[in-house]
Amino acid sequence: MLQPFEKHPDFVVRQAHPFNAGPPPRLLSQSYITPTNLFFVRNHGDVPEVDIHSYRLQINGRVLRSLSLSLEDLQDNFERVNISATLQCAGNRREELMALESIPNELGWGVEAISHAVWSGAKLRDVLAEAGVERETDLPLHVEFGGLDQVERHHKQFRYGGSIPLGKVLSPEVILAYEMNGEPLTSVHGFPLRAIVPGYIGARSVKWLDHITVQNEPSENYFQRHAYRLFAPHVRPETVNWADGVMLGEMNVTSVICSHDENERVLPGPVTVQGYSMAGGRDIARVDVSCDGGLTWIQAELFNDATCWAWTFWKANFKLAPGNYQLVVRAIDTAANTQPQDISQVWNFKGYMNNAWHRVNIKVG
Ligand SMILES: Nc1nc2c(c(=O)[nH]1)N[C@H]1C(S)=C(S)[C@@H](COP(=O)(O)O)O[C@H]1N2
Ligand SMILES: [Mo]
Repeated sequence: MLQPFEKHPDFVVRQAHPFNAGPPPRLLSQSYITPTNLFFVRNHGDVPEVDIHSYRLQINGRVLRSLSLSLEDLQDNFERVNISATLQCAGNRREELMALESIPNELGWGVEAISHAVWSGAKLRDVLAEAGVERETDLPLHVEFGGLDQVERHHKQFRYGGSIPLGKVLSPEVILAYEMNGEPLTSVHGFPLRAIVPGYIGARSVKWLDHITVQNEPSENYFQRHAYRLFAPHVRPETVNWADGVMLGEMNVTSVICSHDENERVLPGPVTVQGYSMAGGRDIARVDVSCDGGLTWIQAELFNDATCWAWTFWKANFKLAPGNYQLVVRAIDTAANTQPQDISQVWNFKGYMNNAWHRVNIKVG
């Protein structure tokens, strides 16, 4: 099938308008660096067409000098850096939460709302240094990213946006990216410029950047104040107090099986189980894999590119006689954070941050 935005023929489209889609898990786990035509796409509105000649990024708010930068200004005047970083949507694995209790009006992602790329651009801290962040305040400042795309929610039209704390912005991994895997950004991934905030939920890596505003408070944008908040499992839309939720930022530790589909039939003998794991800003220390629903575990072999902003690929070999098996994976990061055992422990009515043990049932024989 011919896919929009030059995506792979096997790309799985969850929603056509706006375009939301991702790769089949097996293909995802075949390349450590996700080819751009397989990189998942999460859009809240239609992809804006940006005229590169008139394009300017505005930098304003609590800065000494407001800036208005063309793409060329940004490329010519700031050091170019490459960051190997994995983006993961906070809604990754929502499908499993939905199986426990329905989550209306949200996308039912499987395990494919995650991908890895090498991003090139300017460090945001270098650009903000040029603007001169006001320092006379002891308040923890926030940096808002505004996008050019129009979104509709509750019959209101507005632009996508979000923010991160200034402390994170000053870290060298946060960049304004104009290239992805050595090519200019494609339209669907944010051409001409996007934020890349490694270790944070994908929602903060704002595409089609229009402005960056240094301010006293987190962004007032719907996607910061309302959406992307985490509530306790007992909270429901009817009982929610929106101010109570945790404003999501850093990603948690997770791991996923990509090599097998639910209820897949495999031949007896050697079975290789493979997948990814990830922790927001920490290294993965260990990945445990079980073939008996979590009664016994073996340690997987790990592979990553040695930065904590990148996912870790893992692999474990079993020898299986005919029968029914439940494959399970769990990861442990270098701070010994690990994953909750059951979906019920992480269920929340918006369906974010599912990092329960990942389970896949297979039949051997
Ligand atoms: N302007 C804008 N930026 C955005 C979004 C969006 O809808 N509009 N979606 C966000 C979300 S929720 C995610 S998970 C990532 C996905 O990035 P990708 O589409 O390049 O994979 O982009 C983020 N940046
Ligand atoms: Mo997302």
